[in-house]
Amino acid sequence: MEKSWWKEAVVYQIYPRSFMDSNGDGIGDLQGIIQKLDYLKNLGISVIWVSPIYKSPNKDNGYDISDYRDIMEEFGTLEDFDELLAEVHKRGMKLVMDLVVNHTSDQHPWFLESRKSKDNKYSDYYIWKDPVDGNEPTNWGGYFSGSAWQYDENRGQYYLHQFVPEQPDLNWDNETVRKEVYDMMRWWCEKGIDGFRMDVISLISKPEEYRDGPIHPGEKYSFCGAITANGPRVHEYLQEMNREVLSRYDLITVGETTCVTLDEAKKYARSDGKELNMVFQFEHMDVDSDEYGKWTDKKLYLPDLKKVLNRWEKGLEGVAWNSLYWDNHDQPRVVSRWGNDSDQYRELSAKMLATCLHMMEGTPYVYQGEELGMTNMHFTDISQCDDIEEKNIYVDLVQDAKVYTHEQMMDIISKKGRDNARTPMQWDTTENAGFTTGTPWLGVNPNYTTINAADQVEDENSIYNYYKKLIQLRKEEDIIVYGNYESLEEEDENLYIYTRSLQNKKLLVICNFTDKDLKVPDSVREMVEKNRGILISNYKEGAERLRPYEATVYLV
Ligand code: TEU
Ligand code: CA
Repeated sequence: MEKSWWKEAVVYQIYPRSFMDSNGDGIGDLQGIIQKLDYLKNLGISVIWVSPIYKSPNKDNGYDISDYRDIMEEFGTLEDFDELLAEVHKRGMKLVMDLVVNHTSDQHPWFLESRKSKDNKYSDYYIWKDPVDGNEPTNWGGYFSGSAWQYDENRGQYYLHQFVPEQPDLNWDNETVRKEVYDMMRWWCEKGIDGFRMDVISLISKPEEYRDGPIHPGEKYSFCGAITANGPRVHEYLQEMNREVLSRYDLITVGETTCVTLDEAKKYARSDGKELNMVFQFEHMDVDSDEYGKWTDKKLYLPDLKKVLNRWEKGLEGVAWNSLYWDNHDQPRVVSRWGNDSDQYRELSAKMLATCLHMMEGTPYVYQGEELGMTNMHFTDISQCDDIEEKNIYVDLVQDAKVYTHEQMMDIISKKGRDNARTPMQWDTTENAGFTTGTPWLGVNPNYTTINAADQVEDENSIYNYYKKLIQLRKEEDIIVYGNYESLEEEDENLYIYTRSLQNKKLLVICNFTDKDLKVPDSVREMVEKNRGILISNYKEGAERLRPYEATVYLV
């Protein structure tokens, strides 16, 4: 397999609003990030991805951009950005920008002009359709509840928005739009950034014809993503972007590819380098979804997770490249979700989950606070929440459809909502976890007195130092990056077991996803007994049996 620096990297994701506030207004900012760069350097991180920091009215916290060439006021200025980039580079790290070009904000000058008339320069920058029989052009529903179409009085037409109405979709079939985007990307590359994480890039090419989609029983709309993802010209556009921008710089490029299939992923991230370096796929995040999508408290059935991940690991091997993640700003905290966040098992299970992910093939992403084992928040009222997705779904499922009671819904939001990941970073035991001296924009998780960075950096047995070790191992052991992946015991409901092999070397990874003491399966007993050493484990001494949440990586 061909070697690349971005295959060997570990990426750390910063959600700037919640990372570190430098001026006491309760909102994280660029100067705050600069203050914490040594913390990331010490962790061993090589690449930092910052969620959007561009000018934005914040209907979706920066994923609605009104100016691609300026910084959100709360976050700082372009000078702060230049300083940040220089400080990142000074420490030998790289900086990746979030690129949100499936849609803009409705306050972007392009959209303000576009909605003015049907015949100005910007009229076709977005997707406008005439009403059909006085109604929406199609029955498509957006990602965040409701119709994906919004009527505009002035044009007497509907525009498409796959996310909230304040996030109109750009018209990528318009060549001028594409040129504008590439131009903007080059502008950032010329500043010296090191890559792009491309938001919902699988959605940019819309179908040739706009037709109704299937409606599931009990639902009002047909989910648009299932119709628009991996559209007819998406690969053509990405190849063009690659020629026009990406190939001209040494970048790490990751496509956040909602609704991507394995076959499509092979096109987006094929090793011939014509499109992107890697995909960020979602399938393993859906294994605990059901009838109402992610809004359920359905428990994880481990074989489901393994089947999905094993298929991606094997499917892309030698052909394309994948991202590895449990957490990000759209997901609940994994230690609460698939681990065990009780006092007794939080540390062990966080380390187990980290081991399970970091020994796989692909580029690992660490989301801020994951390295501390930060947990979900307990939300009891929707007024404590900020996320538009949560607010909309609350109205949908509690007030309108009456599927859940208030209590049930708050319980599910506390398990699955995006705000779980967005509570402020827990730096130390001072007020507001040391995140701000003001009033934080979103409540701090009260457990910061026991879960915080200051304590963990000092404690050699902490989750933080365990992540540090995992990251270091990836730098030392080629096999972790380039070894072949084989899964074992796929039907086992409690254990996640796989091997990695490179030349004459082999690693055996065993992870116990339960709080029970389990026997080593016969199929791997011999390998375990004859092991040639332990690369890493979340338990100090070896044992005959697998202890609760044990993760051990054997050299075999
Ligand atoms: O997310 C894309 C995406 O697929 C999400 O809508 C995901 O399905 C959802 O968050 C799960 O709850 C990206 C960004 O990561 C997200 O923060 C944005 O809200 C979204 O795009 C729109 O830009
Ligand atoms: Ca601030």
